[in-house]
Amino acid sequence: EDGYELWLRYRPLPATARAQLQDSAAAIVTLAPDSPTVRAARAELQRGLAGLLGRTPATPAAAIAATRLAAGSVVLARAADLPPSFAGQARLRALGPEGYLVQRTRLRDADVILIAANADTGLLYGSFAWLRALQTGTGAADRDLARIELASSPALPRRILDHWDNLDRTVERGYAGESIWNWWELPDVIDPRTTDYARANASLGINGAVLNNVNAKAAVLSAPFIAKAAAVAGVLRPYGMRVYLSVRWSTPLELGATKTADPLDPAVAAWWRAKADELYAAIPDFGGFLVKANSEGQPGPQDYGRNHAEGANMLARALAPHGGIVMWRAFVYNPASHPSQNNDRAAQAYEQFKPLDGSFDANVIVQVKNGPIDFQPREPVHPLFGAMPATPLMMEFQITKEYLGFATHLAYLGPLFEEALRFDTRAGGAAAPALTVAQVLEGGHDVAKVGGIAGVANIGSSRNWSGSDFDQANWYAFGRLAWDPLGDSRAIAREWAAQTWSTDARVTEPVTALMMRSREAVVDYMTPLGLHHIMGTGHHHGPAPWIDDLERPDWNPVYYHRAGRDGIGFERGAAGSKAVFQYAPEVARRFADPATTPSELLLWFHHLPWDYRMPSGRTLWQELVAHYDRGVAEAAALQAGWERVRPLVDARRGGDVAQRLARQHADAVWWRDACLAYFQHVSGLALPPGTRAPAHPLEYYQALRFPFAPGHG
Ligand code: BDP
Repeated sequence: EDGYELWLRYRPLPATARAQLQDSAAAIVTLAPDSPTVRAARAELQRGLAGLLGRTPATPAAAIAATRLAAGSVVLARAADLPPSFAGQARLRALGPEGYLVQRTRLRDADVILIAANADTGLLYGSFAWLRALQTGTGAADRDLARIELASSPALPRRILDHWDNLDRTVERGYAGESIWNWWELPDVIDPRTTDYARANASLGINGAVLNNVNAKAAVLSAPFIAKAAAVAGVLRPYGMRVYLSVRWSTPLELGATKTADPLDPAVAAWWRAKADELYAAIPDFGGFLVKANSEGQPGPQDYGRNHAEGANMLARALAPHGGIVMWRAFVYNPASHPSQNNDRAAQAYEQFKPLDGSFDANVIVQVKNGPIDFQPREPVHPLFGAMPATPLMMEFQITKEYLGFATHLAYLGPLFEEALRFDTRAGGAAAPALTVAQVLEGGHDVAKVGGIAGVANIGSSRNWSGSDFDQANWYAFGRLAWDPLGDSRAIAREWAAQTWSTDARVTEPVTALMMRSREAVVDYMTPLGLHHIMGTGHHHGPAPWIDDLERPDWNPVYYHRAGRDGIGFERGAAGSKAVFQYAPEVARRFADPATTPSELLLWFHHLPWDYRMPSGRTLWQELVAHYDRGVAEAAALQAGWERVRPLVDARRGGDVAQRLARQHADAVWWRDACLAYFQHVSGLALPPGTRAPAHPLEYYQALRFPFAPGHG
């Protein structure tokens, strides 16, 4: 076991389960006409059943013409391949182009397991879903694996992984080795790993990949790179995945093809139209562009006095004739350049984008990070969700754990994703029913405004793909929630654990429990009570709340925590930046008052005195210390919990996890000690009685340097 197989290990089922299934899954019969996608589905069923049952199923040829089916067949059929009298036809129709139905049924005089869909991709998704159900025992009537019933379709049409992969194969914020795209050898040599990547994504229903970093290079749109991207697209296509590219705003200017990159310049628009034609000639199902513009030094339409909509629409018009989309990022912030601009970074994206609601073309989706700052261990939901009813929005999560301990720490992100997706924006008004972020992504009440979901991938060429075994779960959870944004993160963790570690409940239950407490542990030892962005400069791994000398004010941790003698926290209420009022009135009211702000977001929204009384009865200072202590205790508990599971799993992966958990515990102590030493220093407060003093003086932590931390070029 080296983690390469991810959650698609297909190890033998327990004997009773095998016995249930043996006779009802003896052959795989395809009624759907042959296609690369149908072949992929059949191959996966063969591989899966061979592993689970220890016996390779037969795959009789020419089944389409056969009038009779053998009992014990697993049948792959599209709606069109089934008789109109098939009882599930109406249900199937309602499942749309990507949905699937799995049921035990009688077909052509035989008792079979039917995997049905409207299109080939649905057959592939249904095959993976059935194999998952076999391994996790879900959906089985009377716990009989031969009687699994499933019916599902995705809530969102675009479920995309964003790779921050550079053309030199380094990966921005990547902690899992170099990029899986071997640009040097492509298109002549295609790594077989690309197929396994596509299988893993198809098993979750992820249907798109942005191949390159949002901090894009012009070269990605050169003819040689288009040919390379086309080769990757060819491998992903049978698995229902489309390829997208991140593009640099100034590409035509940099390539010397135009004299400007002004979106309203006809020559610029013509260049992009011709480029789109060239792309679609090479990749007929090319998905479109992802754009980071006027953000962190990247060029954009504002360089020419144009706004984001003018920029996005110009690109959208080049792609529209081919059915492509523009995913335009709302990750923008700038130190105030004029008095009317809010100095609070958390307020700036809303300020720039909200006024543009309704002015984007239909094939533009605005891509918004889950929170208003930057992928922190905990953030409130971004205020743009619910605030742009006339614009399709796309959620951007970060699967790679830039701010949560890289691949070194165990932090299962399912609960973080779930917290954001289920947040009720109240954007419909006080009298209206809930409008969760998940519903906003689905278009609110306007299906024409359906957006999507994207996750910044944590994938690299390390043998186990994600750098650590547990980080595979974050890829998995992202995919499952992209399919069903109201999915339950605990159920997803259990599913993943059963497929990845063991179906033995003595493993799945404790592993699920460890996963479910891991993210809160990280919040506690890094940034409790709503603190944010106090990580070390550049790498963002360790603590550095003292940093105050970076070029831009909003890059300094002191800007975010504002700790001093008088207290701690960023005031975003009426007396401060007023960013709370970007939320719907009901939410704004809740966050504007410290007494009604959830304590886990308290210092995000409020600057409060150290002796502020918390609901627990403790002072704010005592509460902060208690959270840091709890974070360390939780890190120790993760370690101890794993030691109990470890004898039940394979030695290689078990040992790797143990090493990471030991480092995580040490890092948690480091975080706690460094932060408490610093906050004591600025507050002048003594530690509460009985509290362990930091192991070293503040200067020790301030002197630590990490020149070789990964992921930041
Ligand atoms: C930040 C990362 C930076 C990315 C940026 C982005 O530190 O590397 O380029 O997000 O999302 O979190 O564009």
